Amino acid sequence: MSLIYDEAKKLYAGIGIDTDEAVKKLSEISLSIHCWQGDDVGGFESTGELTGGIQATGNYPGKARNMEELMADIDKTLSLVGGHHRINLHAIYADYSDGVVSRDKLEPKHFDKWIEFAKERGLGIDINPTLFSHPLAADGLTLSHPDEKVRRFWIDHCKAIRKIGAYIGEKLGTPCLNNIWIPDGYKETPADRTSPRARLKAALDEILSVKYDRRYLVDSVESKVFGIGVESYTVGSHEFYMNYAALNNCYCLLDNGHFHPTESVADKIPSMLLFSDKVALHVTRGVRWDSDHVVGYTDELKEIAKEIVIAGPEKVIIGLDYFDASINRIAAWVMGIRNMQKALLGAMLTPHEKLAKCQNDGNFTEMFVLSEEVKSCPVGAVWDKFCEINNVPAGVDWYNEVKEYENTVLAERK
Ligand code: RNT
Ligand code: ZN
Repeated sequence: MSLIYDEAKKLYAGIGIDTDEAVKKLSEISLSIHCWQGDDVGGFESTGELTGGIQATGNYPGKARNMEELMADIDKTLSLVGGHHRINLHAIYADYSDGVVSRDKLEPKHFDKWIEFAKERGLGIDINPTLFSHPLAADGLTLSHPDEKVRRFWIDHCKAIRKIGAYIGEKLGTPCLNNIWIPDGYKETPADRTSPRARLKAALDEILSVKYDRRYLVDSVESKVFGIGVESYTVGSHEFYMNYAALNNCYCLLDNGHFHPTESVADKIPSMLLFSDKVALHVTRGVRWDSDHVVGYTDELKEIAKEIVIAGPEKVIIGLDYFDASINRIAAWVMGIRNMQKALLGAMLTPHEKLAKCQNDGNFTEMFVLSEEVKSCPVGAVWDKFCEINNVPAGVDWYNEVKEYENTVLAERK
């Protein structure tokens, strides 16, 4: 294997790229790993169904049923991917061992077990209020609800989660990203597009009026173009949040499954970064009506990775967001994480400066020729080196470990 790496190293050196350096840099990029892939966005609050215009389909056996199982599955996943990462939690993954608490009453102590878990493994934590799968979100409206009492409940929930996020960030010594996504929208063309957005704006103003040290907590807002059942209008649209974030000291979170299919999130990243020091991402794969298939090693992903690498990875808060219940859930996690990393590595192995010079010199032929050539350079050989250095299985060897875990651990979950 290292023979192949040595050849690849020489080849990349020929186009001015240091593969050792790329492998090292890749180890420094942390991804926020979404806990909700482990149990189909179920959480521990209730056994009710998933609502809010999102759906996990499939019933592959072995899903995590409680915090211990979810933690064990995250551990298995982490053992198969290189690098140091973060875990992304939703409010409904709180520790309810002393009884279920209403979402507006959640407290920092409900996340102590996760903090302990993260500390022991050197992980960061990000958090999300959960504004779906709840009786008060049954009509698909939360922070934009016309009923003041419903809005109050969700505002208080978001405030509780920000407080928890700041506590987590302080305990772990790394800023916790609190991301707000709401499902609010309408199935049919609305008569009034303005009032719901005005209510959402006022709700966010109140939620964010509580100030926290940015060393511990940062906030983002996530837009969406449509959801199942809310096809005609989404209150939290991209224009709404892009402007809101720009004016309110929070980040815009771009989920690449939340735009029209021909829109490119890769193209949005450098634009956003001219106006903000950071941008947050939910990396996913949209397929027709679904915005949440497992992240594949696609052209779309490679373009996103390219923009992250060109901008500087520290400017992009990378989170994963998908949930597939039709295949082994740990395999789904591992594939998505490894594909994201592989795409970042591919971007690091691309001579961006040279290509940019071609563009700026008007030398479009060479730019095209070179960028096409780079596509078939041996990224895989460098990827295997990354795995070797990080002590994780290269190639498909990781899958054997997942199968073993399925046969021994998951099979017991009946
Ligand atoms: C839904 C959004 C949101 C959720 C998670 C569970 O369309 O993408 O980010 O997927 O919060
Ligand atoms: Zn998302």
